[in-house]
Amino acid sequence: MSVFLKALAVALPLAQAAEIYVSPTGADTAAGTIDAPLQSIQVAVNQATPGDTIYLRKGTYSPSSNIQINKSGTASAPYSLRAYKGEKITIDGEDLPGTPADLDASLPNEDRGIIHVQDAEYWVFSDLVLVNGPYGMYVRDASNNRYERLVTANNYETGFQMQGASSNNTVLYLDSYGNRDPRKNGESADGFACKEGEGEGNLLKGARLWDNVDDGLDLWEFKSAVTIEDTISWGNGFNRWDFTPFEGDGNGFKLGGGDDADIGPANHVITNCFAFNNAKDGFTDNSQPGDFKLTRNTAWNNAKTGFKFGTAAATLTENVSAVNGEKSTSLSDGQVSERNSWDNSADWGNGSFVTVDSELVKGARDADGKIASSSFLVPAFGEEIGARTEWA
Ligand SMILES: *[C@@H]1O[C@H](CO)[C@@H](O)[C@H](O)[C@H]1NC(C)=O
Ligand SMILES: *[C@@H]1O[C@H](CO)[C@@H](O)[C@H](O)[C@H]1NC(C)=O
Ligand SMILES: *[C@@H]1O[C@H](CO)[C@@H](O)[C@H](O)[C@H]1NC(C)=O
Ligand SMILES: CC(=O)N[C@H]1CO[C@H](CO)[C@@H](O)[C@@H]1O
Repeated sequence: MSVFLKALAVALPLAQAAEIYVSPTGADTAAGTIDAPLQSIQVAVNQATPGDTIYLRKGTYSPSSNIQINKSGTASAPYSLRAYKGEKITIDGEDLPGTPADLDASLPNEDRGIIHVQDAEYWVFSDLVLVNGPYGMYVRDASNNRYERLVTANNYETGFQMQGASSNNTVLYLDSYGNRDPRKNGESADGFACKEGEGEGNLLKGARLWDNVDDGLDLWEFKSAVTIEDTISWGNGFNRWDFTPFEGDGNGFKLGGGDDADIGPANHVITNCFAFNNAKDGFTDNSQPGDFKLTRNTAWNNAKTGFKFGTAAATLTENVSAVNGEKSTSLSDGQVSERNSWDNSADWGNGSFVTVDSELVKGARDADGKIASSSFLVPAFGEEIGARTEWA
């Protein structure tokens, strides 16, 4: 081969990022083109090389073994697994093992998740709906990935869980709801959990976490800072499944917790988030140390305390706490609290807001994935504090 042809042969694979198509009505002997799609998502994943995009055509996929993602792309040639141009795709995990596991049984690591991502970097997952699985999206020891506009609903464990050594992950516009854990009677199924691990640079932005059996969000035993923005958590921790005894917690944002040995300080940053109608507290450090920063968040109408910080050294600025069942705040001496609704004597009630109609944030998202803009819980008298869905 000439030097030129050799160079071309080396260059070509990079230049030709492939598109692989999958359809519920496809065939695994097919070529994987748009006209001859594959049938199984795993077969497409196995065939893909870095830079490839796997397009799922519309319909419902019902795999009988979960989808294992365990290889890596690169920053310049990431893998993508996504719905094809605006088509609606659902992956139904009901036929997978562990739906549900027996009461008090453990769920083997490899069985966790309709999509199980482990030791895999540089993947982009977008526009996927994961329902009825043994966890929806399960991520362990996996960095530099993006998860965009996913829906994780009615799974038999946490909707979206990340754990282990995981860094630089972005989770954008997640909707996670109705997740419950019959094997634990409500003790552990959250909307979004980043727990039992460490790693910098993880971001959850624009999520809605609702009606999950345990907490909306849970950062249990995660030792590094997590950034959470523009996220709304409501209706978590109620026994909608008749579990007895009921073990669900019901915090909007549980920002830590765990055994002393596994609870290293984590400087979580929480900005422009709402917690409302949860069964317990709005925002709580749950005994987690760390220098937290909470800015422009709102806790409204939760059953217990709006903001509860006893062990973290939190800086709470321009937050609003109103109409919570027991207390606006429970803050130990180490907390810095400035320009929050509770820092003056004004007592905030429902009338302190432009509207308390929560239906405004529960509807369809905008085309770009953002929560529809509204005046929900905007302070009525022009105070520049608290969270907003009024996007600039
Ligand atoms: C990676 O996933 C493939 C496809 O399911 C599986 O055959 C293989 O055993 C996995 N490898 C590891 C190391 O888990
Ligand atoms: C995360 O990103 C930072 C900054 O780009 C980089 O230095 C670090 O190596 C990344 N971590 C991992 C585990 O890839
Ligand atoms: C505030 O409004 C909510 C929603 O309408 C209602 O459930 C709650 O009881 C009201 N609380 C007070 C103190 O008026
Ligand atoms: C409406 C209200 O209570 N606003 C207060 C928020 O906190 C700052 C600082 O304490 C006060 O100046 C505002 O009046």
